[in-house]
Amino acid sequence: MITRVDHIGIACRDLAASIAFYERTYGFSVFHQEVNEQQGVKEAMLRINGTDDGGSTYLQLLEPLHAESPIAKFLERNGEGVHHVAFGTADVVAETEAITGTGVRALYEQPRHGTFGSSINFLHPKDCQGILTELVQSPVHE
Ligand code: V0V
Ligand code: CO
Repeated sequence: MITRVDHIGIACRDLAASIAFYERTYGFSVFHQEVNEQQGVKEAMLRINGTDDGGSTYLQLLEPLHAESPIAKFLERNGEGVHHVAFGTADVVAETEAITGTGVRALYEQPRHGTFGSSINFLHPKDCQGILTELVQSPVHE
């Protein structure tokens, strides 16, 4: 079951400048920062609100680590903007299986490492109304 909007992923060229925009414009603050080599990103999570499943909703600001990063490719094509939407679930394997059973393609056979030690998978944007969709099982609650 999907129980929250976990995060909205936003592609940016300059993480520090993007963080500064969200801080001064909306008063959001950085909850966590991380480099994820496997995903080719330097990222910041800005916490917005708690959710009734005990989790939270964040903005995830994503700067490419190198030219082969999916974020670099996205920036080249589209410029800065919304890159993906992530839904939270207590069981990413079961949720991915349930969704692929409806004919939607998952990008990975097995979940991979996401922010805060979460387990993540992605659903193909061409099967999801044009939106790259992520599924997240997060160990962090609050
Ligand atoms: C590509 N397309 C998108 C898209 N990226 N549509 C919507 N949103 C996006 N972000 C479209 C693209 O315009 C093409 O449409 C079509 O999909 C297939 O494109 P492609 O050239 O074949 O594929 P690529 O090379 O653009 O790759 C797209 C995928 C790639 C989604 C396969 O970006 C990927 O593997 N993403 C998953 C990993 C990721 O994004 N990591 C960064 C976030 P047309 O032209 O055919 O109409 S890491 C993260 O969120 C973490 C760590 C976390 O939350 O913890
Ligand atoms: Co994400």
